This record gives sequence, C-alpha cells and structure tokens, in this order.
Amino acid sequence: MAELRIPRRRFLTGAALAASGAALSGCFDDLADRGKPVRGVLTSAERLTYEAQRLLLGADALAPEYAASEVRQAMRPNGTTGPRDPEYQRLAAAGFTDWRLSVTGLVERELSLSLDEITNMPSRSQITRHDCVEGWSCIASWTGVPLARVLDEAGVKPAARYVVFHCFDTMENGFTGPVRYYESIDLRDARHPQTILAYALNGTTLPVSNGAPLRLRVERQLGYKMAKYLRAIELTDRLSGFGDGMGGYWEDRGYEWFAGI
Ligand SMILES: Nc1nc2c(c(=O)[nH]1)N[C@H]1C(S)=C(S)[C@@H](COP(=O)(O)O)O[C@H]1N2
Ligand SMILES: [Mo]
Repeated sequence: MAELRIPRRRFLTGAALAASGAALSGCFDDLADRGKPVRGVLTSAERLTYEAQRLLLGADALAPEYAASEVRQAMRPNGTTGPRDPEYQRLAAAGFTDWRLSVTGLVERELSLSLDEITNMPSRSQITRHDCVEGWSCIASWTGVPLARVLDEAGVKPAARYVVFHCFDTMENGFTGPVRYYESIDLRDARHPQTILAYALNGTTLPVSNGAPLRLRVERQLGYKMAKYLRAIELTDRLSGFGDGMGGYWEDRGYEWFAGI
C-alpha cells in the first residue's frame, strides 16, 4: 500500500502545508506554526549530525507526557491501516492467537513470544504526542512492554548496535519481491525507558488500523520510526543488510534515520 510514492517532505511547503492541515480529521496541525518543534526538526535535521542532535535533545531525556484529559480523540491512523498480506490476515482472523514475535540476530537466546507472554510481562503506560512528518500530531495513551525488558530476556550480544523491526505490511512490489515496512533504532533508544512495544491504545486493545497486535513507540522521534504490525525484531551490528541499507522503509526513500524531536 504505497499511497505516497514521492518523499512526503516535498509536500511540506506553502499551499500543500495548509491543505494538509485542512484535511485532518481531529488531530491538530503543528507545522502551520513555524516555531513549533516538528517544524524545527524538518529544517534542522538536514544539517545536524546525529551526535549534534543527541546533544541538543539531551542524551536520555524523557519525552513530555500528558494528562488523560489531553487525549482529545482517537489516534489518527496513517500509512498502512490494514495489511492485505495473507499471513497477517490469517493471524488477525484468529485474534492473533497464533501470532509470535521473534527476537533474533545478535542475541544469546532467540525468542518466539506469544501475545499472552508479552502482555504478562511488566508493562508501562504513557500518554505522549505522536508527530507525523506530514504535519499532524495526536496525543494518545499507550501501554506495552519496555523493549529493554525483551532485550534482557534475549540477552544482547556485545557486538549488537541496532534493533531492526520487521513488519507484516507490504508497501510495494519490488523487482525481487514484496518490499515490507521496516525500521531500526540504536540500542540507546531501544533501552530508553519510554521505548515500548505497545499492545494497547487509549485503554483498549490496539486496533488493526494502528498496528495490531504490537507496534513500537519510540517517543523522541517522528511517527515513521514507530513500526506497526511487528513480526520480528533483529539485533544487528550494521544496517547495510536490510532493505536499501538506510535503516528503514522511508529512510531508503530519503527520510532521516535519526528523526529526533
Ligand atoms: N508497518 C508500518 N508501520 C508504520 C507505518 C506504516 O505504513 N507501516 N507508517 C508510519 C507512519 S508515517 C506513522 S505517522 C505512524 C502512524 O501510526 P498510527 O497509524 O497509529 O497513527 O506509523 C508509522 N509506522
Ligand atoms: Mo508519519
């Protein structure tokens, strides 16, 4: 489902920006206001190196959390909202009882976790703001297992540097087969206390449109980092072996890998 074939940032100008704001259903438009953080990232991320952004953002600072009264509407679904992939559809039809999250790569113990096993692990809930590169934001409450907890269960090998998230949804059909959504973060973000694998949204089971049964929340980065429809996570020492080597589906199409906000 590649609704957007051109890098979305090209649309973030003038009339297109105003139009995208007008088209929103419920969530608010931050980019119309020049001084707001998202706007700042879109212009500064091009120039700043990863390390400079890290310094600016504070190494392990927490993203702002909000009060329940600030959750104004349902989380606006974006990108893929219902994977058509047969395997996903089969798992969804069975209420994800056969779904497993595999944890592979540079780990001491490979894992294959059921949804029950994941929801029985210690959980964290947080009310945070989701900022999409397209120019809209939503405040929502997320519940999930801290990714650090899953990583500890698997035992990360010292050589590992990144966590790669493999998703079910096919974005387009490439020459060598289906091109699926994927993402990656470094171990520092992976172990950040607000980085969770979420299975609940605004107090109910995560809907298919928002990434059921499990999706990543990495709260100090832009929305496209938050991989939905997870099927596997893989520990690796390099990103060159995945997709076109830039660390994510949108990164392979020109987006920044470190999308800090
Ligand atoms: N698997 C997958 N994850 C994805 C996407 C997608 O298309 N497929 N879209 C990304 C983008 S651009 C955004 S803004 C958020 C949207 O999350 P939501 O549908 O819960 O609003 O998911 C991100 N994660
Ligand atoms: Mo997005």
